[in-house]
Amino acid sequence: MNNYKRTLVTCALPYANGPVHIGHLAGVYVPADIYVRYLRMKGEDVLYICGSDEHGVPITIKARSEGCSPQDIVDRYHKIIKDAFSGLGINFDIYGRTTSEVHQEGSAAFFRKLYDEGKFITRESEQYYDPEARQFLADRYIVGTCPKCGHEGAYGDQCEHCGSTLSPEELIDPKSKLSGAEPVKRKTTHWYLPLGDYEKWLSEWILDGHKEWRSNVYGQCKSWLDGGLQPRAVSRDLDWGVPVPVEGAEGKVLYVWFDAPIGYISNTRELLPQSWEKWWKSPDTKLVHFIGKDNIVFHCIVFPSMLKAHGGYILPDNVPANEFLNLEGDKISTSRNWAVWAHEYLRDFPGKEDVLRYVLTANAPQTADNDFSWKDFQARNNSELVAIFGNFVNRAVVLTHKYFGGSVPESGGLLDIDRETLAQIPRIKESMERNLEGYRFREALRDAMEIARTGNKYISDTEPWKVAKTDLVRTGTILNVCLQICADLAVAFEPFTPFAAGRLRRMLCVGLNAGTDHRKGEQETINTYRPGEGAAIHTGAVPSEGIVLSWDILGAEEILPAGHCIGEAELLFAKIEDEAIQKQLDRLAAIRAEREAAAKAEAAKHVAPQKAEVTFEQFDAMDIRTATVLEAERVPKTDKLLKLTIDTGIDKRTIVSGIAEYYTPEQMLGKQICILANLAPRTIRGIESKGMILMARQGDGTMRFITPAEVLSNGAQIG
Ligand code: B3M
Ligand code: ZN
Repeated sequence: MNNYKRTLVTCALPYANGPVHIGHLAGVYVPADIYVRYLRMKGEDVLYICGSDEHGVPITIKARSEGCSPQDIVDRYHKIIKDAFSGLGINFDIYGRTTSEVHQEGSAAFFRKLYDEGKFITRESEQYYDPEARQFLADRYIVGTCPKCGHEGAYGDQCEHCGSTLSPEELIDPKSKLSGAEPVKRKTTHWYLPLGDYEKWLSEWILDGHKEWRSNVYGQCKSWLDGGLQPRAVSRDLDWGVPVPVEGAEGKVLYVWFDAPIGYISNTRELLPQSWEKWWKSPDTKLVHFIGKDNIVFHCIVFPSMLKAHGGYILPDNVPANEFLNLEGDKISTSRNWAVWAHEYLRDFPGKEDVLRYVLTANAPQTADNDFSWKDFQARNNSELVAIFGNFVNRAVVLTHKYFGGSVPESGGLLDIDRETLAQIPRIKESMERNLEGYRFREALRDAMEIARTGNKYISDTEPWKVAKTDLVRTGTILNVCLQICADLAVAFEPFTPFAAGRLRRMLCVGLNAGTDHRKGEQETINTYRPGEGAAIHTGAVPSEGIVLSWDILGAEEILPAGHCIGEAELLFAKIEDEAIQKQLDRLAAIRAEREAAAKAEAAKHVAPQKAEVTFEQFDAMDIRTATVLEAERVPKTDKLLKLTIDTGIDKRTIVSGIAEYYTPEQMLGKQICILANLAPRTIRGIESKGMILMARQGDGTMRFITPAEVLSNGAQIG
């Protein structure tokens, strides 16, 4: 396919203003980890880079709201995120930070080179400025009334109430979030990267040269390029970030999307100060960026243009971006706390790291948004991992102990069913390789599961526990086949469920050649040998004795020779009970209820302005009185109308009212209400309506009828 000598894998740098959730994991980190583990098992040289993105306005806003410094915020979340990744077996060679010295210096030097070579243009613009806090205001720092929906807490870039994208100029009655002062316009100068200059080059590189990229990625690039590229500001007026390294640029920092991707390079330099360049500058290196779909433009258009402007760097060979994962049918949202947080999952489901990796891969939002539900999570664990994979391995290992004292039995001549079963594995392996190399991890997992299904079906069909009663030689052959498949599974599942693969290796008493790992830096270019001990990595030379698995061995005829002793059976996967799932569902239901109550309370605050003045005579002309509902029914073929027969004290009459949206006929029956009795009669749907029921309209638009505080006689006049 290509002649690359090494692969550099980067994962989007998470913002250190909150923990990572299942959406991040499914979109970026789990797929990248699968890819890296696979390549390493194949013996390829892979460098695996990530780190926290510690700049940007949301971090400063969070710090302000908590009364601490931005540094406190990033210190806190950097640790939470880093620990969550390693808890899930996602072991980057380095998990760096953009507040590191190497990065501050490296990103400033990058900017400075482009600046010195005249690659930027400057532009003067008018921006909102807080005269009290004496600083320019990022869009997020300006709040006001949304011009689209009237919501009072809209931000300068977005109204979270109606979802509209806004610019600060559109806000009605804008206020600074810092001081509450009314912001004023002030002139400011910024540096811009003229992306238009790179348009033709980008178009050739991507649209002509990378037709193999995923259609969502290619499509987004195409629509950006077709729309024409505008210059992009690369600096901001802010006090948190990498200072712009130019005289007279006080109070200005690099725009977070300018410095963050350079973070990939900085983190590589930090890990490999001597040899980092071969990873970023040699055409023998294959660069792959794993990201979410909201980052496509930055990784396919902006960062490549920056690298091109700088010169000397390679460009990504692929940018496998995923779509979004929803949670129980709703968009995942950090601000609304609608998420399953990685660190909380690890706390609530200890020992089940693989289950999350498995479910997120099986449901990966590769080509379209997808949904995570706890019921599906439970079902996939119980009926796939436990019932198929775990069950098969358990039967094979237990029976080997029962009939052969834990030693791999001789294969006493294969029958057709044995040969056909074993012949499946190389075929599945081929498909798996195609899928893994094409970044189709969901399909690759299906392939791996196909091996487990094949084994499970084979042991069910051949029934060695029955055969053992009459023919121990045949039983030995069957179990030999089963154990070879178990060894295949230990290889095939290493990228997806590394903890279980480790346990399986321990049962089989084999190790794994997991390839090259750079976690300790330059000198660390020896093989990583992982015996069967979960996903923990044991660095050291591959032992000369004993059986060591690798990717290549998958599908080989005899992985475990007869006479090889295996260990005791242990649980590969455990059932997840309803209570554990219910706990998670209850937690989400509570969040949903809280959110709905808050939305209601917020809406109820909207009070309609006072109407134009009326005279006493105008008021006195209205005959308002009490009445009681005697009969109530829906007006046929309408959603909103009820026909009510009421006792007004003067007469019994019919009123047609548009309250069916808020009340059923049963709810109205016998209720005392207030009416405007002398409203001119109207015919509605062929029914004459005499009068009107008094209703109160609340801030959220819902209506309630007005009832006296105690029951009065009908016809009592109000006024
Ligand atoms: N921090 C944005 C995000 O998490 C971001 C990625 C930077 S990658 C250089 O969506
Ligand atoms: Zn709005």
